[in-house]
Amino acid sequence: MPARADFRPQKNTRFFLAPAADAAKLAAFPNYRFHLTSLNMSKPTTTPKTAAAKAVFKALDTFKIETPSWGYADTGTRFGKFFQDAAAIDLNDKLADAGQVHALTGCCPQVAVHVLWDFQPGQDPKEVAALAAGHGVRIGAINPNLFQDQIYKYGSFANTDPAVRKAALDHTLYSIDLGKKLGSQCVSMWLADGVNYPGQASVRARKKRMEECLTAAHKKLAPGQLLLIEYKPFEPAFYATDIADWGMSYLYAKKAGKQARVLVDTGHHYTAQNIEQIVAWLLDENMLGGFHFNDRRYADDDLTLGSIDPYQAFRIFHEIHHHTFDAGKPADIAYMIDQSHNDKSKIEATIQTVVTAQELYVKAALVDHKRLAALQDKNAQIDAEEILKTAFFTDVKPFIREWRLANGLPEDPLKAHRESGYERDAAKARKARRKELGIVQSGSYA
Ligand code: PSV
Ligand code: MN
Repeated sequence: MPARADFRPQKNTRFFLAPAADAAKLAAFPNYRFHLTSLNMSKPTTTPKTAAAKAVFKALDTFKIETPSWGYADTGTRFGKFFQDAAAIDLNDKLADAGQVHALTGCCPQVAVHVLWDFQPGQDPKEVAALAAGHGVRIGAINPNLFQDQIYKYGSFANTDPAVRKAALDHTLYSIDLGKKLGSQCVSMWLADGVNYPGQASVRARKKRMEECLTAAHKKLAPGQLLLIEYKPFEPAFYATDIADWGMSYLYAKKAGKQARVLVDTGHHYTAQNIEQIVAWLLDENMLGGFHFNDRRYADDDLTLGSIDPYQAFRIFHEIHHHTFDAGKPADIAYMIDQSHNDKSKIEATIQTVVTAQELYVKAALVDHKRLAALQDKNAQIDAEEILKTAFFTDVKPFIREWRLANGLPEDPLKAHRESGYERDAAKARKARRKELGIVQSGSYA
């Protein structure tokens, strides 16, 4: 194995990626390539000393965030794509890249998958699980695809045609079954259903059909499996979306059954909407299933988290920590990333997002909840607000570096990634493979 900059194998080195012995198991994936990256995973040498450092260590010890398989592949807008040689070609590449992110950050053990984009028809889930394990990760949320096929022109679960609804339900049940076989907890439902013009459809009839299908899907969940229902006010339909806001998701989830929850994609709100208030309400109702994190300037821009408004993500995390303080235990929330980062390097953008998520989560953990409660009781609005601002402006980077070192992780994951040479190797190998496989990247919109 080539020694790479700071990552020479040392005692207690843990290899996150598959040893050669696993190659036979993975023979079904002809494009499989090993990318051996090793990290010194020696026992923690540093223990936090100050109260702030302790709070940071406590928060980071449990914080995990799932990266999306599609965030490693070429993506674009409806106007086209810009290609990157290092972008993942297939599921194996995506899992390898996710393994690299996890190896460097230590907090991304799971990868969300999109069934249609990632799974071959009839593919054995055991093989996929082994492939993920070989890269040091697990399969996380399963996303059925109910929007791409031609049959979904007028919707999936809300479609007037029973045959289309059946096809959509069958695909959802297949996704639920995949989740069971892969030991994954969440099935993430994003329904692109909606209509473009007033008068085109009965809003109430569409609602009823949606309810029926979601309830039928819920019936097939295994114990412990969760059905997450994501909302979005616009796109691809622009007059009325069938699950347009959190209230609609909430009602559908309540009707579907006890294992359904609301999924909040931070990009799926109108510009001025108070997302953290929605989060607080859902927490209070025990209906918050998880997040799709990204940032936005205008609409569902899918920019990297915290790039535009880090204070908003902080306020969301604050509501979560505040709820944990009041409830005495954390809520079970799936933190996931859903970004396109079209023109940034895929892995770098993902690492940047994960590091930002850790920083904002940790800043929010520094809020003095006891003091805040006392100030809130007295309506001391300025002092209460200052508690949040003080936490937000605290420089947490030194504590996070300490935590990383204590956990055998590189203190600067982005720098470590750049020095590892991973991306340069991936670009070379994937460019050659595209040529070999005759893959022509096409960026045309029409
Ligand atoms: C739709 O905009 C969405 O947020 C859904 O979660 C999809 O699964 C994802 O984006 C696809 O990128
Ligand atoms: Mn989403």
